[in-house]
Amino acid sequence: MVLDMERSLKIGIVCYPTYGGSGIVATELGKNLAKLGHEVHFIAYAIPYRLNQYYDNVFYHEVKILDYPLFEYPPYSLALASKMAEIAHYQKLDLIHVHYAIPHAASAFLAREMTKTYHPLKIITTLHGTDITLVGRDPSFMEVTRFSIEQSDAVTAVSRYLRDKTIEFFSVERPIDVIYNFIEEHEDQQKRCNELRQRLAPDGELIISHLSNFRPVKRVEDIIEIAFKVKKQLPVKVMMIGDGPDRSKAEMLARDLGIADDICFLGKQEDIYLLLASSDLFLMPSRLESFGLAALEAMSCGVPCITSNTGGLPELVKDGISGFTAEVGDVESMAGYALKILKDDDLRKKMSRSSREYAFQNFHVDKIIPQYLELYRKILS
Ligand code: GMT
Repeated sequence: MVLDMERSLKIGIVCYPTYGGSGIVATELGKNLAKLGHEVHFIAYAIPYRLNQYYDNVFYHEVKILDYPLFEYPPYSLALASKMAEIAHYQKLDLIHVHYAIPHAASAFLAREMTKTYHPLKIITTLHGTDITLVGRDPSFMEVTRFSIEQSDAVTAVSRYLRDKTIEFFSVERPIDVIYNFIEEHEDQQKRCNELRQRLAPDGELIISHLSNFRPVKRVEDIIEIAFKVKKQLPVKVMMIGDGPDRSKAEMLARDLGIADDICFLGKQEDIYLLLASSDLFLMPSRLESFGLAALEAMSCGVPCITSNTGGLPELVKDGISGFTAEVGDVESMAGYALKILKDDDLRKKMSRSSREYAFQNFHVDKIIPQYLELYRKILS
């Protein structure tokens, strides 16, 4: 078969639709591929969180699962494989790109096996983080994770760190391409930011932000401790964006430390660029982070970051240039760095410029999407 390398592709994208980095990357990738004229079919159990309006060339297929009393654990992976095979066949997909290995890569393998006699299909698996570092390594998933990575036609990881860990943990032989998370240019919303600042920090306090899914790996209580230390020297407000299992613990800690009035828990939000751009400093004290999409989004708004120096974060945050990094759990140092940035207007402005420049020079959508397209063309050739 001669493949026209310039023709537009029909691409299936499988992801978790919820509030999490892998779903966001998958959705933004699909939207950008559609803008370039490719036909994109999202397959998920709910509409992906950032697929919130009509987009040309974008289709959404919901995975339904039969609720039957015999199933203590409804077999989602099978329903997904079945839907993938159906969509691949009837929509004539060239490839399916799955985000987060478990169970998506295994379901994709099954779909490819099912359709191989009447519709050959290629599979790309993108590893995002906890699918390798936490969940995939669990003995209950270890073998299937290794198998489905090996069986993919191409595999990408969102940082060098994650690629190296995948090879180390699973001894996989399939080559893994590193393709980083990406950001797009967004409107400068100075007027709206000023209004929001007025509401959040009416006395002109500086604002610290955090955005995550509040899972234990994010160490959100560290943020409250850092804020407590900073507040001893400087009036600040803290904006906690997102929601998840550790939110209540963080709220309780803020109350115990007597700083609850200055910590604003906003819950899940849509307009995250407005919120991030309204802050002066972003904190990500995670125990582990394969890349750190939320920090990249903050940097793209010109907000310096203080992060732990773990996982792929040092590939993103340049210590002393676009922010600072410290050991996991070292809230003392993180508070010290926060004060350094917040007390020094010149340093903050310099770091703000460097953050934005570094983010767009290295992680601009126009630099990253072609890397995925090149990989698609390679496996289809
Ligand atoms: O735990 C999360 O933050 C969600 C998780 C996911 O897979 O949904 O995020 C991971 O993927 C992001 C996008 O590639 C990365 O930027 C995050 O660093 C990564 N999270 C962790 O490694 C903890």
